[in-house]
Amino acid sequence: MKQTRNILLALLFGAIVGLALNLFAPHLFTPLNQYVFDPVGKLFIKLIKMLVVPIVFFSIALGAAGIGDPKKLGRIGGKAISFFLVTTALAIMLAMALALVLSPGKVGSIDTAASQAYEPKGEPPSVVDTFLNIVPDNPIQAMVNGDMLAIIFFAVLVGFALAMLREKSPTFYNFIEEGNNIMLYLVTVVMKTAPYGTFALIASAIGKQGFDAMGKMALYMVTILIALFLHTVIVYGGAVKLLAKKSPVWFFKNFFPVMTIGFSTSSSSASLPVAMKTAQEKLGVPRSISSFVQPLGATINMDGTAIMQGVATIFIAQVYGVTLTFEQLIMVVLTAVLASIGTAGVPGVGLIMLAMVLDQVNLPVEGIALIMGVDRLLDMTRTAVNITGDAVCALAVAESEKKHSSPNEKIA
Ligand code: DAS
Repeated sequence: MKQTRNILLALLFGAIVGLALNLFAPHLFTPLNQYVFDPVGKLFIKLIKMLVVPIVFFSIALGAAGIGDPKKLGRIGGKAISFFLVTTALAIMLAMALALVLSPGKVGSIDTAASQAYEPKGEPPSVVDTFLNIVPDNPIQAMVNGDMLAIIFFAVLVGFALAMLREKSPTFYNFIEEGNNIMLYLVTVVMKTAPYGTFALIASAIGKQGFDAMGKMALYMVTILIALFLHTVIVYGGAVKLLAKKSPVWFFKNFFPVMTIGFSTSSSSASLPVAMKTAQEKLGVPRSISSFVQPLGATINMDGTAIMQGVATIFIAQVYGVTLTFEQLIMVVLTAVLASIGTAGVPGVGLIMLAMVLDQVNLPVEGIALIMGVDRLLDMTRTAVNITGDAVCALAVAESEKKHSSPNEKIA
């Protein structure tokens, strides 16, 4: 709890410092940001991202080895992916309904001229390529590139082989187990710098944005924040209560520190190490389930992002005076659910995937330029929701697997 308090104080203090500099000393903010906030924030993110690939590989291989039975592995994977698809679809439907009611794109005159200069950054992978790319040509190359789905696929195979050959490969099993322990220990070490990193990240983000860019976009931002809040409380709170049979208050109290890391880093991948450590040590999720479900979720499950995409699509349609048909709304839901698969959780990935959704319903992709100005702050909030969904899924799957596990099976 002490660390949570320190991180929260750091976030609050950083926001105050960033806003004060933005309002009263912008000339001072630029050098401070260049030489202090930006480098310290980037260093913090690099420190935790440094652990992501090794921790995902070791924990998934260990988890798959722990699950052992291919039938069980398939059952757990099927439950997790079903949970991900249903909650993402619910998220985007909630977001679109809220956007249709609040109509953020119909307030005032949103100047679309600014959007003419929009250059799409990077092309989202096609769905077919996404699934084909799951099998790495070279697993080491996949680790070098940080290609999460390919790393997960290879680690599952290694873990499965370990389970089958465990008696013959005790040394390699111990190597994987000790590698996982070392990585989790390093997470604890790196997280001691979290207050400094989160202070710098929020001071930089608020200092840059200030509140002027938010004027005309206030209702757009509020619509997304309400949808994120409702999805977290209703869908995730409901899943913790009904599926995991735990108290939602207990869950959020224990997982809140991880949400602040997701918020400050805007990266599901960077939050993954601490998310898994928390799920295993505080939420009681068995290591074999946590280390399989959460890395998978950090890559293919982005409910917060789907919410942004739902609101942004309706917002852009309204700004450009386009009325989407019911069929087009269904297409937006399907495309956004598919778009959230296959892109690792890194800052700003949601906007790249939004281009895919807008394109599907013939909305001008340059409309993204209208929302880019406030996306950095929204990215922080939706990333916190993304990683929460992964943990709720792991908790729900762990509860559903209890009836399958033998009483003496190590649960953590
Ligand atoms: N920042 C992304 C993540 O890490 C989410 C997004 O860009 O929408 O989950």
